[in-house]
Amino acid sequence: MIKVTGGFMVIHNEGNAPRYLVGAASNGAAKIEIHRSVMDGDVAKMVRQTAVEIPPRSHLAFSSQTGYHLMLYEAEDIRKRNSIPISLQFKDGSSHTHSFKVVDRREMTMH
Ligand SMILES: [Cu+2]
Repeated sequence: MIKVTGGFMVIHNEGNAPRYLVGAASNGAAKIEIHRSVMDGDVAKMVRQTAVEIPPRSHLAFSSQTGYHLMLYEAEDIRKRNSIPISLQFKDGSSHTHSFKVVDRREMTMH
C-alpha cells in the first residue's frame, strides 16, 4: 500500500500578473497538499505551502531541484493506473485539471 507519493510538474504563467497555486485535489487521493522540501541544517524537511507564486511570463518547476511537490495521501490505487487527473486550484478561483502520469520512483523518494 502506498501511503504518500509525490507529484511533479512545471506550471507556466503566460499572463502579466503573478498567479498563486493554493490547492490541489484528485479522485485518486484522499488529500493533496502543496509541499516544499527545505534543508534545516543538514536535515531535509517538508514544509506545507499555502500559496506558491508562479511569476508572470515565466514558469515554476515542481521538482527535486526546487523542492516543490504535491504530496498525495492515501493514493494506494494509483499503481493500477497509467495516469490520474489532478485539479490545480489557483488563488483567483480558477482551476485546471491535468492528467499526471503514474511512475514508480520509490527508489528516489525521500519519504
Ligand atoms: Cu511532501
